[in-house]
Amino acid sequence: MSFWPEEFAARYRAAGYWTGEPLDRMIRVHAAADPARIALTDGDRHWSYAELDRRADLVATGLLARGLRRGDRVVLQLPNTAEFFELFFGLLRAGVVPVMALPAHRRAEISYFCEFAGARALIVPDRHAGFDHRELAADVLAAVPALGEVLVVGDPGPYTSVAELRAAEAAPVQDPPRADELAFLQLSGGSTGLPKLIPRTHDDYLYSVRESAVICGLGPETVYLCALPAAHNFPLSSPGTLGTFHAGGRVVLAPNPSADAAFPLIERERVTLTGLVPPVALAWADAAAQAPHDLSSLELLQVGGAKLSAEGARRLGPALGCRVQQVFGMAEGLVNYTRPEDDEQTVLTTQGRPISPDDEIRIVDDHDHDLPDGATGHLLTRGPYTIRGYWRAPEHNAEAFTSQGFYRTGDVVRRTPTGHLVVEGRAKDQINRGGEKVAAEEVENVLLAHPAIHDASVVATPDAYLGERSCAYVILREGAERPRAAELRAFVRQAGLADFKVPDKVEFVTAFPQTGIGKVSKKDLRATTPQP
Ligand code: AMP
Ligand code: DBH
Repeated sequence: MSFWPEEFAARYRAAGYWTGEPLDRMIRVHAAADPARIALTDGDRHWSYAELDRRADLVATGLLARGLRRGDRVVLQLPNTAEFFELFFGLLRAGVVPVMALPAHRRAEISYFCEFAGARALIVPDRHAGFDHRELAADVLAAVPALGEVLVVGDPGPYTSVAELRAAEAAPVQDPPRADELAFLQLSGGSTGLPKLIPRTHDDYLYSVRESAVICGLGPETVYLCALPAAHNFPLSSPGTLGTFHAGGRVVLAPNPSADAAFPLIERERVTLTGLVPPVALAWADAAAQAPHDLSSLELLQVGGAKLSAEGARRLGPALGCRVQQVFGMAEGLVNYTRPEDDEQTVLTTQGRPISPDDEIRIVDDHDHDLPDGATGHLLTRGPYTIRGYWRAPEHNAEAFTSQGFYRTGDVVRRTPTGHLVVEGRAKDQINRGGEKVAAEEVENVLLAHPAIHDASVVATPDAYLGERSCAYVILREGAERPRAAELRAFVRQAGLADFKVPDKVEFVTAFPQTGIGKVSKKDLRATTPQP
């Protein structure tokens, strides 16, 4: 099966974008050239490239010894620890396909990933951030009996320790994966009822990582602080941890992105680069004024995942004593960066321009007609690292992609004469909660299952800190007693959704405003005055 039409694949190979190299080879290359060079730092653990390489080999051998096969899927849910990378590279090496779950995901999401991906195993930490992931695994096993096994980093409880994967001598993988095959399944923030899985190949992903590392000036001296969740596409690939490994630099893992956790690490490890979402970056700028920490090693701060205001962007550099770069990307592919050579105005007011000369950008009206230069419209894109379809979702793909294979990003943008994109809004039914994406329909479907609720509509409301928060507008069933907002929020949490999807506000109304053709008008709903 090929993920791109053959004529495009041939073009991307001929241009040198797709090199046929598997993603995990970057570790092998540095391990051979400079084995003792430190690849990653997690607390007081410092793993050399040779150590990471050896561990990835052991994991690959262990996975195959347990009966996993090339092409099988495994749901990987780990926080920012060294083991995340050992397992990620080990899985890739064996050709086993990780589904990149986030630590915040709960029973509903993890069960769905396991079920939909037909996963053979689930990998979790024992506990993280006060939550026991072995209990989550028990719920998932109950919901998805076909899930083969649970592997745990740390105390396995009733399950299997990942240490058992490393028990045998490493053996060469007999049937290694090819670079044009599925490497892993990334997650979409989504806009429909169920999250979508994004098939990324070694070839296409490595191209985006390699070019990102060049654009951002990475080298062996780079020390990247991974503060956002490691599985997320931004810290993983833009250029993130993989870009840093590719360049032979060092990755430092932060347990969470707070200034309290990150500043001491920046000082101690002489961090040069990190990537943050806007609210966290702005919180760092405030904290830096009071903090006694030496942040002078920090050269570049990348900000992305949600729109950074020009005023915000202006504050960051002086407050943190570094350059700022805007990053507008998506797990589906296309990533835009402001460049080191861009003038200040461009860096402050645009979300960057694409990685590749072969990233095709169209800006269209509601009927897919191309708009004149400089007009604001829907962003469509196609290119050497943008998917042509979600994994096993033909019906959704028919809407999410044009017949010519352009991905409908759902973003509303404008292009400047220099080719930089400015994100002006969003057409997709999603809330961008400080970089954490919430598909409105997913939350609405949960609310509709509540006995007192007749109808529900979830929309974004502006928020000074997060940019947006979520508000659930609810119409009660006739005769139903009005539940408390806290009860409805608890109802969503108990349904097993990640915390960030729980509506920040609940408003009760008697009707939803309609559009001309009788659909709920979310635009008007955002302006609704709720019932007292
Ligand atoms: P996902 O498809 O879940 O990976 O989320 C990607 C989406 O995040 C994009 O389509 C945008 O809506 C949003 N996004 C990412 N970076 C930025 C940014 N710098 N400014 C505005 N929106 C962004
Ligand atoms: O929000 C994103 O998904 C995102 C942001 C910046 C992304 O996937 C990326 C860079 O690669």
